[in-house]
Amino acid sequence: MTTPASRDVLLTCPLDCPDACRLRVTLQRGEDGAERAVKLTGDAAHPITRGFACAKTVHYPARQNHPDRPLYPLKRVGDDFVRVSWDDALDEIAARLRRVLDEHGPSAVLRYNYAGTMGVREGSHVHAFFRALGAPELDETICATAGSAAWTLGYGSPRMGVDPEDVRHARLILLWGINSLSTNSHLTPWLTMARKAGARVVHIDPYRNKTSLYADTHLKIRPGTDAALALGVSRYVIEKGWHDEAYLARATEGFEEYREAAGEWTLERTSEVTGLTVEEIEDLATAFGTTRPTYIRVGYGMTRHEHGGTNLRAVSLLPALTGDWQHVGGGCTLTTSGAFALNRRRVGAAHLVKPGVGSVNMNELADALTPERGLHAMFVYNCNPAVVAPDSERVRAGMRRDDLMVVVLEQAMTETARLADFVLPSTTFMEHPDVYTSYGHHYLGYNDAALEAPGETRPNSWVFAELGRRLGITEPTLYWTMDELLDHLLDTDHPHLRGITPERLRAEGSVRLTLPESFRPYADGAPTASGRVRLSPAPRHREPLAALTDEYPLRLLTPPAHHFLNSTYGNLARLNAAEGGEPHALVHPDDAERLGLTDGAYAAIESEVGRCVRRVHVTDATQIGVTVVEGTWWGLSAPDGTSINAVTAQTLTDLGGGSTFHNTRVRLVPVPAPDRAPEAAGAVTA
Ligand SMILES: Nc1nc2c(c(=O)[nH]1)N[C@H]1C(S)=C(S)[C@@H](COP(=O)(O)OP(=O)(O)OC[C@H]3O[C@@H](n4cnc5c(=O)[nH]c(N)nc54)[C@H](O)[C@@H]3O)O[C@H]1N2
Ligand SMILES: Nc1nc2c(c(=O)[nH]1)N[C@H]1C(S)=C(S)[C@@H](COP(=O)(O)OP(=O)(O)OC[C@H]3O[C@@H](n4cnc5c(=O)[nH]c(N)nc54)[C@H](O)[C@@H]3O)O[C@H]1N2
Ligand code: SF4
Ligand SMILES: [Mo]
Repeated sequence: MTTPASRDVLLTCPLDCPDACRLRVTLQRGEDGAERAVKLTGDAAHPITRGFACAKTVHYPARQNHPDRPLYPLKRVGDDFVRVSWDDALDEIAARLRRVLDEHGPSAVLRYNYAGTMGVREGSHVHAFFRALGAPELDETICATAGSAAWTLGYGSPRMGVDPEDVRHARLILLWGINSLSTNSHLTPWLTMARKAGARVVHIDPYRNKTSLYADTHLKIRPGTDAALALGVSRYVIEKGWHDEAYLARATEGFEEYREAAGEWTLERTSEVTGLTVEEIEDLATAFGTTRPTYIRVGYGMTRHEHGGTNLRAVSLLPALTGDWQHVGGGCTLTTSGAFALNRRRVGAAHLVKPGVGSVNMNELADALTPERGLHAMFVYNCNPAVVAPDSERVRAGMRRDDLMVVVLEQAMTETARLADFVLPSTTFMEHPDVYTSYGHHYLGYNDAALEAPGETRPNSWVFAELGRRLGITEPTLYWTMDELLDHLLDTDHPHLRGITPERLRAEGSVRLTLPESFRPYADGAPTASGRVRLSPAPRHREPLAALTDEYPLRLLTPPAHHFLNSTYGNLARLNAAEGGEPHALVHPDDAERLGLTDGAYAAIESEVGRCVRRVHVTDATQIGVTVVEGTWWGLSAPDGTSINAVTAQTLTDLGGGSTFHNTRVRLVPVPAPDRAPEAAGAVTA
């Protein structure tokens, strides 16, 4: 019998995206006998994925089969890399690590990781190695912690959201600080269903993007002023008597204090602070006050400011004012991840974390890598800090230190990998098994390894187990198989996991959590100490310390690009071309005229932290005083080799120690067109 030339497999997308799609991947056997992924779409039978993959991940096969993908361990020799065997690489890394531990102790060892894969095993469980060593914890703050802390303050923990399948019942939809058509694209069908049934969609965002064009109304709010808008809306709603007194009395605490705080926010004052007109605010407040159910989708975008935690909290509390949580489809979603009540007691050897072990806030990597801080070994996995971390030029300088061993586990020759002493080639989600939760829906995913690992690529878990053996680590969780980890994760009586066994998850691949028939997580209160939603301390608007000045008159926003997933697709010429070939700074026509900038010319973006050069796109999509650079492009695609994070600061948010990627104050200075053509130049489209 001959083997068929191609077959389809179903796999969960591992990327850091709320949609956690179930993908249909076509594998084809080449003439060399090896199977490769050649095509990718969405599973038509999956209730959320609904048969389509996003504009970026349809190109995952090109990323997976990329000619520059590292397939063998590499060791730095001077400015070059040489291929070495796994045994040589692991023996040498273990020996150098042993020396660092002997001379400096475990506090000199740092793991630096994020969500390149969201898999529980390859993403989180591998931390076991570092916990067994007693290395400092990494505070994983680069994305979600300002939002998590804000949500937890109001609603306790675990953090629940509205089921996306219920959104079709909403009659007003506020997409607030989220470009969901780009960053949560599998919500769109549910928005459209609601709209067909009569719902109105409002987008609240400082600049016009795909989501604004989809919405019925776009409110171009001034960045960092969401608490003011939420309080202004609240005052109006309370004044009109549209709040739900019964719900407030039954399910919340602190309403009197909240009412007082909102009382200061007249329409006029709200208008002055937010830059919206009185009519726009009155219209929003009226729609919100009189439409049930209202569904609010908040993104992490609005948290990436100095007071981003409070701003998000102010918005997230709005459904408590109107009692929207009592209605199916009403309420607010930041994340749905809290519904995944897996047993995580020993995931990543969490039980080994000792009090006082110390930690590094991942937003402060540039500081942590200065010689005085005494780090001598750094292991990077599932992350590209040379591009994504704030103050990235200083991050790069720190990684170049001779007295720091840098080991990077990677699927691509990122700029982080290029700075490594050792590059260890990693498998992708098609090549290793894993378990996936979601932060945008309620389906648990499981993938078998569908492809043989190409070259000598290995899963992260294999690498850390091999290093653990060489260092004599006896902690058993470090050596757990996938099946042992899965048994642990599902070893719980939690009702959401009732009926979900390892056998069933492996057989079905994607399983809906066992949620109640009508899922209304905060209909009767919240998992706080008092069992009530906390409106106290009342959220308040504050202006950033980094206020705009004559020297730095513009606010820079750096939100996600439609065709990238953070920096994950930055090495695909096709997706770079789809984003205009090189990064662009969107500048309002009035600002452009004042600054002497023309469309297509180049400007230096200068902040207190650093400088980068970008091509200018003059457009009224943005607002006066705000410039927008979409996408964390690879520096290699920028005219001056920098990441946009060359200009962003390590400043932390008011809650949760989060990142402030939209807080940067900058000036734009015209510069001549740079000599070096962008590496991945494509057609520049307006
Ligand atoms: N295509 C694509 N999808 C992605 C990603 C990607 O890079 N590309 N990244 C993934 C990741 S890691 C994450 S965390 C998620 C979410 O990633 P986020 O960065 O949270 O993106 P959004 O949630 O879409 O929110 C960004 C929006 O917030 C707006 N914004 C900025 N400041 C303010 C403000 O002060 N107030 C208000 N109201 N709005 C503001 C921005 O203009 C932008 O349109 O997306 C994921 N999905
Ligand atoms: N200026 C600015 N900066 C930002 C943001 C922004 O909006 N503006 N967004 C921030 C946000 S929200 C986030 S979440 C971070 C994201 O930052 P990162 O978590 O670094 O995400 P990516 O840039 O996608 O890089 C992930 C890397 O992990 C690798 N990877 C994937 N799977 C595996 C695996 O199984 N094993 C190994 N070893 N490697 C793997 C990929 O090849 C990729 O290079 O960036 C942050 N940085
Ligand atoms: S990146 Fe997000 S939208 Fe795209 S396929 Fe993956 S989970 Fe789906
Ligand atoms: Mo993120």
